[in-house]
Amino acid sequence: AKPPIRVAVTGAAGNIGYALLFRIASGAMLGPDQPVILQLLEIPVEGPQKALKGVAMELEDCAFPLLQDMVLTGDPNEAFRDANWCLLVGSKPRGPGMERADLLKDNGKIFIAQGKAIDEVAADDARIAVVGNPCNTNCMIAASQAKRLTADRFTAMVRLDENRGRAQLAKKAGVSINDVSELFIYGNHSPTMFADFTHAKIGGKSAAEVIGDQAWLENEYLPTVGKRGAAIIDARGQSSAASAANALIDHVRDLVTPGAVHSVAVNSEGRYGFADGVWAGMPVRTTTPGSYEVVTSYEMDDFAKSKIKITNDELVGERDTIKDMLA
Ligand code: NAX
Repeated sequence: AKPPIRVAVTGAAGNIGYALLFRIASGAMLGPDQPVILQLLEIPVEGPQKALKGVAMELEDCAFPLLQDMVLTGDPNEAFRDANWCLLVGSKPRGPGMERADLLKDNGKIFIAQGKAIDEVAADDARIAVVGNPCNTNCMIAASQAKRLTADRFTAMVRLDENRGRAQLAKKAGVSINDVSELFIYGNHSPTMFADFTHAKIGGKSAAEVIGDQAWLENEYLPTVGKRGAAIIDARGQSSAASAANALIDHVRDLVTPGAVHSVAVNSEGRYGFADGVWAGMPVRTTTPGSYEVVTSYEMDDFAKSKIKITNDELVGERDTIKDMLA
């Protein structure tokens, strides 16, 4: 049998955690023959720790053949110890009347501490995926603490946006989701993101030509994808959890599947017109399990460039807000 992979998950007793852990333990993320050990972190307070025990009881009751062990803890050093994957889902939600700058700073503290702990105690091959919002900037902050691990190990999730964007194109064209390809997300996981329909394909042909309605693409499609999170909250009274967990499964599974091309927020290194050092969504191709190269071959037209500028400006603004924390 294969040696187990240690998967650390933060915010494990939260809504996304509840939709995520069972699928990891079932093999949906790392494969049907890959044993896993779940290392679950929650804030060290009675309520969440008790809820975490409840989730662990249910995991036990599933009798998953691949789930070798579980660690439940309130201590990041214990959660990330020897972890091969660190899924950073937990974060502080925006409270009523809270300023965005305060949200960024409060979360900055969490991600500085977690980035430091990961760099100190995680496995040498550790990979990090950040979901907790604002996920791009939280990921940049965590990566800033790394001395041993390199920046390319730190990724943030824009895959839910990619999946939403593909689904909306398929629906409009009246085709199967499998007919939609090359739809990638650029920039921030926020309403400013750019779902690049200009290079997307439907049945191998230009999606823009198949749909034949530029006004719809620019004025309805982009806002629908960008504001989908708010639309889910409005309809469900709670934020997206199952689709977010599913997207994280896709994010990690594709990062361990050589040849997969998918949207991931990575250190931009100045690509596609993004500021150097911000974490921006862009297409990556997985090379070997856990490693990837950015796909740099897409030529952007003026419209795409103007959209990328807007989401880049937002990322730079977020970085400016927390820049004192990085020093
Ligand atoms: P919940 O509030 O249900 O759960 C979050 C959990 O994290 C809570 O149980 C809390 O106790 C825990 N937590 C908070 N700080 C922690 C810390 N320092 N260490 C460990 N655990 C901690 O939120 P949920 O619906 O699960 O969403 C989690 C995060 O995902 C939120 O920040 C949310 O904004 C973000 N999302 C990101 C998405 C993306 O596409 N990148 C989409 C879905 C989601 O909105």
